[in-house]
Amino acid sequence: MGVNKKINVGMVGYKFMGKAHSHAYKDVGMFFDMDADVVMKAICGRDEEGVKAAADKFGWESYETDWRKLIARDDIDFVDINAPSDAHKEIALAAIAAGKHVFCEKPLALNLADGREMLAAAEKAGVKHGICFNYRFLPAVQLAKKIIDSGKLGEIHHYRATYLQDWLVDPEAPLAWRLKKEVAGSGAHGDINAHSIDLARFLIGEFDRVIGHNRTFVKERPIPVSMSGLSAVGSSEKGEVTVDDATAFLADFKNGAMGMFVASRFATGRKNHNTFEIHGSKGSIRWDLERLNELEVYFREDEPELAGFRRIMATEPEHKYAANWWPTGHIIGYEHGFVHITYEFLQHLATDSPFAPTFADGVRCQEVLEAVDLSIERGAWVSVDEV
Ligand code: SOE
Repeated sequence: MGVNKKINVGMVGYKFMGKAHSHAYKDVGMFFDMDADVVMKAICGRDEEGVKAAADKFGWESYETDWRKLIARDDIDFVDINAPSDAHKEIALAAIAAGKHVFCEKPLALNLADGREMLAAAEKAGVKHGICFNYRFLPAVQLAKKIIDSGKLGEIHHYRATYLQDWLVDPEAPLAWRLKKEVAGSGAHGDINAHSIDLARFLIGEFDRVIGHNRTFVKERPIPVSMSGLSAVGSSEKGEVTVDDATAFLADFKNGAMGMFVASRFATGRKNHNTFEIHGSKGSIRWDLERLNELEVYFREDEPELAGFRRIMATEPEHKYAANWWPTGHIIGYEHGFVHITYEFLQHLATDSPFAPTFADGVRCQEVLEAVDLSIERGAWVSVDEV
């Protein structure tokens, strides 16, 4: 702490992402030198008992039960939107109209048109904007980008990504909000292929065209006692699942690379299996969220008798963000990616330093998501530039 400048954050949402973002606001000043102190002014949620408990536990100064009141407060500088996807646009447009900077969880919006409207409004108002693609900000992923940008992998031929979970494999798992198209926009595709698409754009560049297919394995599920997500207890009444349980797609990138992506919530045994493997003319790299400190690399320049994939621990002082935490070899976790993106966004607000991913990245991601959906409808390749 010890700086004079303050940045007052108001956050909408207090469940899983609300907890992850709250942790980031509390931790960032302890491990990073900030040009402004972040003040956890107010957290917002519809259920007063729940949001009050979260405010007390997470260390927020106050709470609101109506996001409109949060946005109207003149002691809020930026709004962090962690509400379900169907609320992103309305909250963001209101915050932008009130002159607040905005930070939004992924996917940016319910659909591409909404995302484009959010981007246009933010740019017209001149407010700062960001989207929480947190996985870009892990040291091993930053190292992957540095290796690729250095040319050490050579020409990229293949990008393969998986994002596999299994929290829906039980047909009795309740009809959480993520399973309703009108609330979530899409299922595994918009929720977790979104991460893989963003990582691919971050690491090797823009998509050219895509073709996909998807499945909804379980068509109806017990309606929860309260639509609060997986922790809800299902009733005997059933409701229709209106999103994908799994979506896979092929892609061509503008740089000529071939892409293969799969996101599933029915990958039994895989809990949060976010991976990418990239093959270039001079080498390859592989990353797995379940071993997020590590990057596997293979370089053809190695002597043949010494050639092979080797494991780099991205926990050295030379690895981005690693020195802010612990001595060499002391690993970090899932929550640290949120601290890093929060640091970068707060510095962006305080010093106008460069920041990505912004709403523009959120729109590019939404374009790929929708191009895949369109390709599924047509049963044919779709150019991303067409959507
Ligand atoms: C559920 O699939 C979820 O919480 C995603 O919404 C997050 O973005 C991902 O990081 C973990 O899984």
